[in-house]
Amino acid sequence: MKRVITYGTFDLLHYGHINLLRRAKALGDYLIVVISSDEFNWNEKHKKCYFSYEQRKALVEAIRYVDLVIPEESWSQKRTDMHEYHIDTFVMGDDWKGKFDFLKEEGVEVVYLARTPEVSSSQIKRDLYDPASVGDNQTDHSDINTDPGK
Ligand code: C2G
Repeated sequence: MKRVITYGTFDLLHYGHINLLRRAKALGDYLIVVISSDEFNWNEKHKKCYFSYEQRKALVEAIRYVDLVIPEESWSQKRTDMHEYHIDTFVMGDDWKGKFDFLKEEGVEVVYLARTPEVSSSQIKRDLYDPASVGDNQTDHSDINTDPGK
C-alpha cells in the first residue's frame, strides 16, 4: 500500500484544495492530510482561520480522497511524520516548490503539484468583505415556485 501525505490549513475549503487532494490520492492508495492547528496557524503562519481546527478537520475528513486527518503543530514534525506514518510520497502545491526537498533525506518521494491558480482562502475572504459582491442571504424561498407543473 502506497502512503501519501500532505499538509495545509484548508480554511474555507474550496475546489483548489479538492484538486490538490484528488491528485495527491491518485499518487497512492492511502492519503494522510495534516491540518494546521489553530495555534500553529496563528503563531507560525500569522493566519487567523475562519473555521476552527475541529471544523476544518471534519470538512476534510468528509472528502472521499482522504483516509486520515492529523494535526500539524510544528514545522519540524514532518521528518518524524514520514517515519511514524510510513510515508512513501510527500505532496504539496507548487507554491511550496523546493521548500520541502530535505524530506528526500528521509527516503520519501517529494512531489509538488500545480496550484489551482484563481482561487484561495484569502481571496474568498477579500471578496466576501466587499458586500457589493455578494447576494442577499437566500433563506426566504417564499417567492420561488418549486412545482412549476402546477
Ligand atoms: N492549494 C492549491 N490550490 C489553491 C490553493 C491551495 O493547490 N488554489 C494547495 C496548496 O498549495 C497546499 C494545499 O492546497 O498544498 C493547502 O493550502 P493551504 O490551506 O493554503 O495551506 P498552506 O497555508 O499552504 O500550509 O506545512 C505546510 C503548511 O501547513 C501549508
